[in-house]
Amino acid sequence: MGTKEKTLVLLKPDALQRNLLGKIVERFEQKGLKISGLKMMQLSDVLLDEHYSHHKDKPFFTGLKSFMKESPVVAMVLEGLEAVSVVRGMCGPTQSRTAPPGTIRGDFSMSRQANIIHASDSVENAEKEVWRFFNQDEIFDYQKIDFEQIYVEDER
Ligand code: 3AN
Repeated sequence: MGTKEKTLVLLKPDALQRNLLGKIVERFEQKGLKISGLKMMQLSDVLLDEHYSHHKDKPFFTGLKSFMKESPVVAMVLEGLEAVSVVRGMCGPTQSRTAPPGTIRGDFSMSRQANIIHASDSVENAEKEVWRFFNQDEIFDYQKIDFEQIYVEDER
């Protein structure tokens, strides 16, 4: 039995530039995650200062912010049982060069900074990040017809 969770994903500017949006969204759909929200956004300094506040004293902070503003990003809210850890596992570790094959970073990226995707790293952060990037009316609560095939009865 797992807990139903929502998690925040950002498909970073390198994912857009490299035409990887469809492939990445497809992986989440095929896994059985539900898309509760999806939009394009041009990120601002204010939002990035908040989102990456844990890196504000790091030498790469300025470069990271510039990179994240190079083009719009695609923001998504994904939902499912234990979605936060499931999605993190699908992304792989920060350093793409050593990320395992089969993960999004492992399959599509060679960089630590341009690593294609952001995903919330804990249930607590996911709660904050979903509301940092989405308004209430941009998150959709709807029935998905494959729900009863994806989870067996005692998991639902
Ligand atoms: P993750 O995205 O795997 O949770 P964090 O939160 O440590 O990793 O880092 C946030 C973002 O900062 C990363 N996705 C990456 O783009 C960038 N980053 C992290 N470490 C470095 C680094 N040493 N050099 C350059 N960019 C980095």
